[in-house]
Amino acid sequence: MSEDYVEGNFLGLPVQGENVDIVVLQLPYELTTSYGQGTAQGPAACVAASGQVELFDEALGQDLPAGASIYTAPEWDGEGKNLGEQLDNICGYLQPWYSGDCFPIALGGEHGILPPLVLAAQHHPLVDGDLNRLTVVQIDAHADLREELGGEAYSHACAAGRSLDLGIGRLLQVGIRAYSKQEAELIQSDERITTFFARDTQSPTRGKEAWNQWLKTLQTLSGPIHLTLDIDGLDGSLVPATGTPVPGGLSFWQVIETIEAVFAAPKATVISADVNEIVAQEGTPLTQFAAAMLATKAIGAHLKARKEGRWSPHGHVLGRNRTPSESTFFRDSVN
Ligand SMILES: [Mn+2]
Repeated sequence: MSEDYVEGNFLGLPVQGENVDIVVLQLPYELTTSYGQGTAQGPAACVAASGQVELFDEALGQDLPAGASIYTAPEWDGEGKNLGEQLDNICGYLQPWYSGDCFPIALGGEHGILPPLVLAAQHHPLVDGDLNRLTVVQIDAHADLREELGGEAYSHACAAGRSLDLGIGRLLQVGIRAYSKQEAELIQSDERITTFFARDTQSPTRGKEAWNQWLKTLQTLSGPIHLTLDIDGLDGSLVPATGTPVPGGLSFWQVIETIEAVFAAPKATVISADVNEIVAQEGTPLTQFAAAMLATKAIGAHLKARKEGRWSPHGHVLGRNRTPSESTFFRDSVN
């Protein structure tokens, strides 16, 4: 921990003036109708745990922030009378950071934050209103392709499905090991979806081959990418406090390799990322610490992409003070 450690800032890093190269956004979102599992406290717990993460990034060969300004924005305020309004307000909170001049990374919150993240991404200059250009790379135990869960089409179990409905061009999934027959059929029939199942990548006999295939697939990506990292994609032993820990998941190093490979894809640009389903673990900070390490890795990988010419700011840097925008999409479409 450095001398100028600032509590409440990701990695405890002080902000450098008005400049923002990377913004850490906090979405303490929990679907109000579901049983409370603690995801609303996840982002703050992750920021607190990040104070224990080493600043040295092995791949970058430098200490973070490596000359960049990392700004931790105040949490989303949780306002909204109903689900549609809440999702709109999340979108409004995110959108000012999608002008392309900085790199947004969001901490969640339930995976239900994905559709507003995708909707906000349409304002990024590389997406330019056409979500068909956007690829979502999803690390998860669950396919999140359900039509609804408990009567709710915007449940975390539907997050990837709703993102496809919003019009994303491609969805790549890894770590998947808990899904329904209907989801398996959708994966088979929808050309936009490419899924690497944990059954294959984690197989004691066939795993290595499947894993190399996954990394190879990531290298072929092109265009703008949003990386969504549900921490339950990791093996449940590493994230026991997350909403639904599942055995048989990815190792920590597999997630690190995935993050590094996505950011290193030569023809692609990762425009934003999120780490979600974070729940504070009591007694040991393992779950929130794992989340903080992965978010830190994403920040390091972004800085490496900048250094190697795979990310450049669009337009001039706008600074820290941005007005949340208005979104009415979800209140009009969620009943
Ligand atoms: Mn998920």
